[in-house]
Amino acid sequence: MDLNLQVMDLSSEDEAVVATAKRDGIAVLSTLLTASELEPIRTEFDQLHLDMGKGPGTPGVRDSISGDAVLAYPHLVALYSHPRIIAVAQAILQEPVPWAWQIKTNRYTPEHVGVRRHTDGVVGELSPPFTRLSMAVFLDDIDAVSGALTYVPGSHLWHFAAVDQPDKQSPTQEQIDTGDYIPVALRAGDVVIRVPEVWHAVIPIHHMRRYVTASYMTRGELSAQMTERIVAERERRVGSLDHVPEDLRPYYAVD
Ligand SMILES: O=C(O)CCC(=O)C(=O)O
Repeated sequence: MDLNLQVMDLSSEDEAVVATAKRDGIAVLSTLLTASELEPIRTEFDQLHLDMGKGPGTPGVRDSISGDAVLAYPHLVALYSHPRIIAVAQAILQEPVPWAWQIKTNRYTPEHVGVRRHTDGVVGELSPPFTRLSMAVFLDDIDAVSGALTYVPGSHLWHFAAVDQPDKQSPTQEQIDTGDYIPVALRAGDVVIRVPEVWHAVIPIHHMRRYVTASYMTRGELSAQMTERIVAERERRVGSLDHVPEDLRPYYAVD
């Protein structure tokens, strides 16, 4: 890890994004990309899926490509170390060099049923607060009638261990199913910043829904199950990083 890497400055707009994400579990970095910047990203995204044998999309199917296959597509890779996204991740995780432990794409081809209510936290275990963060750069508009991401503001906090609440229990799936979900409206070029533990879902999808996504984490203490879950990826990342674009390397490397 390059210890000389600086924590980046946040604009006041992005400071508000950090505060909202910490409070609600989800915040939006609006218009990270303009229409002309989106164009080559969409082209590469579609090419990657063709190159990986996924075709142009099958109705009802969610395709996901992850790992080193994505590294050969420079417009996609640049998003994983985008300075605004990294600055927000640094601030939320309190981590100068967040570890991009998952780099991925996601594509839902309509008509798709969406995604059920769930948390990406570990059911049955509390975790130290704010150790993980996900970002998703949307390539298509989504709205309250097609593909909206819905969530329960503040629900991530119920998954965090608290020293003053030694008897705190992690939420059950039944509680997650009965939360008050609200939609996030998004335009292509916006970025969802999501604390993975927040309860979320996706409503039925009637238009193509594509995004480029990464999961970052701190290099400090994690929940026991997450510590176990990343062992294989940590081992895979040791060694030469010559195949990793330079801007991404510090965030890709294990320490
Ligand atoms: O597609 C989305 O916006 C969210 C997907 C999801 O629920 C997840 O990856 O946990």
